[in-house]
Amino acid sequence: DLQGAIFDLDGVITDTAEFHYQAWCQLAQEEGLPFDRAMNESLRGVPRRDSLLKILGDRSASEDQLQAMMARKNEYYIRLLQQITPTDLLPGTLALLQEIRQAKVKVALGSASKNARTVLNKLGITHYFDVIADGYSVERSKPAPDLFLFAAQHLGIAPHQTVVFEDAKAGIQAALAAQMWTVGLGPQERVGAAHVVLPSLARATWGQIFRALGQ
Ligand code: B16
Ligand code: MG
Repeated sequence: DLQGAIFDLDGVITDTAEFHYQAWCQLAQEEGLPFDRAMNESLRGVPRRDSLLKILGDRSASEDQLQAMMARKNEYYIRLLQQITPTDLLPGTLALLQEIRQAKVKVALGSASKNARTVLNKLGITHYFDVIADGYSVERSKPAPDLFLFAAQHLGIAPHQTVVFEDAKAGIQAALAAQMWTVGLGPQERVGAAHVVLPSLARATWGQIFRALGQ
């Protein structure tokens, strides 16, 4: 029986991808590097440093330059985050969080972002989470299982009694590696490896997900 639910942030709870896009765009422009929406799409769930290395391509940079560029991108991103309000919750998210809490299931966040707490606060949903696992919690990022295992451990729930909601391929891989149940949100090509695939959380209910997972 499922006792814990872990939610990814970007692409599941809200679409910060657009803000990441704008912030990387500004940095790329200043640095004279190519950047477009397709490249941004490939950065879904990818931590800040790995994202920057991808954007740099074969351009080399010293550690200090990398740090400075990451700090600059984050400055632009944080500025954009100030516009977030509870209306930026993706459809169905709030209803599902409420239903899950009513079912006495524990809830954690499992996000690669170091800005996850700011985003949850701006969305007004911090109080729904028993545990927040974010970009500061573990060393190895998804597809390693570490972040989700950290979240389940802090919830005090076994992996096989935990379900993960994810929109990224690496996120589904991480949850499967952690031996957890998975709900993939998005196209089959991206999240097809999940136990259950839904286009989004719109109209999704806990009962429906529970049954679809054969619980
Ligand atoms: P930050 P998630 C990920 O969020 C984003 O999808 C990814 O584009 C971003 O680079 C990463 O967080 C790190 O974010 O720069 O705020 O630390 O999907 O894991 O919630
Ligand atoms: Mg995501």
